Amino acid sequence: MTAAKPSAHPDSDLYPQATGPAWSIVEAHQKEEPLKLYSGWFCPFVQRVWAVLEEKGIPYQYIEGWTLTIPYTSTEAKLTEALVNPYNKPESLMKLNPRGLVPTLQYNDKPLFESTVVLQFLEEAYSDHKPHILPQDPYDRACTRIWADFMTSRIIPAFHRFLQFQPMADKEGLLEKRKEFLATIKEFAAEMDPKGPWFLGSEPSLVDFVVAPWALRMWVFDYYKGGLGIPAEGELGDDDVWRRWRRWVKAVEGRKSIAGTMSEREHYLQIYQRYADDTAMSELAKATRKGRGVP
Ligand SMILES: N[C@@H](CCC(=O)N[C@@H](CS)C(=O)NCC(=O)O)C(=O)O
Repeated sequence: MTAAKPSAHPDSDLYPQATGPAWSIVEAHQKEEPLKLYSGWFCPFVQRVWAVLEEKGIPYQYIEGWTLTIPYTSTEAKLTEALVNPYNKPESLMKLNPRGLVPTLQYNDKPLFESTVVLQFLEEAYSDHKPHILPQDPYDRACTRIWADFMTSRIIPAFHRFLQFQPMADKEGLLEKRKEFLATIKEFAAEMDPKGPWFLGSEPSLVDFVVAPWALRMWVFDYYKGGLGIPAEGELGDDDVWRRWRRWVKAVEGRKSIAGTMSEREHYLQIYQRYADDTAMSELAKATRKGRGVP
């Protein structure tokens, strides 16, 4: 057996490829295309972009692990792969995105990054591809951007403060982080169009694709942190806003582009365990520990 290279990033030991529903999408997007998505199957920021590419039917090439797209059978192959995911910042990624993060896009050989910027770029550069994810009216567009930004600047940091909270024995501290996280979700849900099911109404928009990946990962709080705490139907604390939130989650879970870009849950465990133990060394985990926002 080959020993792991000492330079390997502690978070780089993860399952090397998409699985479950996402794998068939990966397989269908191996052909060389002028638009390339540098991805990580596990990454919620990637999923924002990936789902919108699928939604709009834009031709793109999916690139994971930079070199390998074949199933891995031996330990050796897995170790080789571990050296080329975004945590180890291969030069090929750094050249395109000096922040060394995925998603990174290559558009006719030109690089682009930052998931919410990329989403708006796709909307503009492929304007004949539907559905549109931004409303026509400039005021409505601005509001959509406010709530997309609320996700990145408020909800995700609160999600991570709760997920990375230590020590677990400090029940009061944990509950405080949970309360703070749920307050951000509730503030968001209260802004939703009352009829829905999507944030703006009957069709999904930018804000839904920006938030959805985290909604599908909220099971981590039941799994690692003693419970998410969103009241179920008829439970104490249930109200109109939580009912509205649950309707939105149902819409998210039923959307092909979103559900189809998820992998099997077991492979997320290895990654989320490190966040739950607060040992993850990703840029986001480090930023959370320092009290900073999303990198
Ligand atoms: N602000 C970035 C965040 C992207 C991000 O944090 N991606 C993670 C994967 S989920 C990454 O590439 N991490 C590598 C690292 O932390 O070293 C965006 O919205 O695109």
